[in-house]
Amino acid sequence: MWTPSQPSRSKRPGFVLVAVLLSVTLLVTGALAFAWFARMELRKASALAFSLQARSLAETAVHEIQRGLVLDTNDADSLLEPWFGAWPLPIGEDFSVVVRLTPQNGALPVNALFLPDGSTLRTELEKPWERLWEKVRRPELAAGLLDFLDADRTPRAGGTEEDSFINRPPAAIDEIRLFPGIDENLLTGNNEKYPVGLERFLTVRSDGKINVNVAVPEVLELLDETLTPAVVREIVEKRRKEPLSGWGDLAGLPGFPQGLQPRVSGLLSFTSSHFLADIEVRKGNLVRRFEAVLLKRSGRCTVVAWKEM
Ligand SMILES: [Ca+2]
Ligand SMILES: [Ca+2]
Repeated sequence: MWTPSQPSRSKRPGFVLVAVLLSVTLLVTGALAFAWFARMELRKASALAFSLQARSLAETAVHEIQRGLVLDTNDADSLLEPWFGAWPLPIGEDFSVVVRLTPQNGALPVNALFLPDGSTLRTELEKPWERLWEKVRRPELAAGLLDFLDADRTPRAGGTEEDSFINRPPAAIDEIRLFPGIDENLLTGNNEKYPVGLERFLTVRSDGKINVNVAVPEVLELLDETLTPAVVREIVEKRRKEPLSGWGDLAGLPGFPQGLQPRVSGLLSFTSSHFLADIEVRKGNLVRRFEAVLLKRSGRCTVVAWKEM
């Protein structure tokens, strides 16, 4: 006799088991996802906390550097002095803070080319400016860049004035890239056409003077025709041994050209007005870097530029 077929009872526990397993899997996946999310959030929060702590430590370091620079009142800013170069700042056990401080004023002051009228090129810079453009083999740019930077709107001989010109001293060296004819290659160098770029010869970190203790040798060669590579080598050798703190230190050099001092005394100095502080803050494998440009003037030291890398 046929009996009506009953739904198999043995399949139901299997179904329940699958359902339970599925929901357990879902729960576990959810829990894992939540744990991962929580861990990521925690990591983000601790990275943010580190970033804030690092900035605060860097600011403290800069404050200490400012105080130290004001106390440095000798007649030379040289890399041989112990406060320049890299040194660790003692701050707790968790963090390491390393400061690298370097005197600037090492190149031609592109932010201080003119007399106070904003248009007349300083006499002592006339020849160096010409020599610079000969050196980079772009003499046709010399007058135009002066027009790009000078306050007036009258083209000088060989120059041009355009609406896009900034007509003021640049705040950063990159700004001269806005002048037509200066491209990335000419600015940065290190390429076949321009092995040495304008960045090496020009700076905005200057009060108008070039510190002979840190000046780029190729820049010294531009300053006067008697500053030949051989004489510049003598200067570089001498400053490697001791800080140069006055004309007396240079006049003693065997090859030192007679009559040079009056020609370049408006351009050369033995101290710096600007300093670059590079600060690295580290905690475990977290690292942040900061750069501050400091200006020292009349017994005060102020931060004129600040960058988080
Ligand atoms: Ca102009
Ligand atoms: Ca002009």
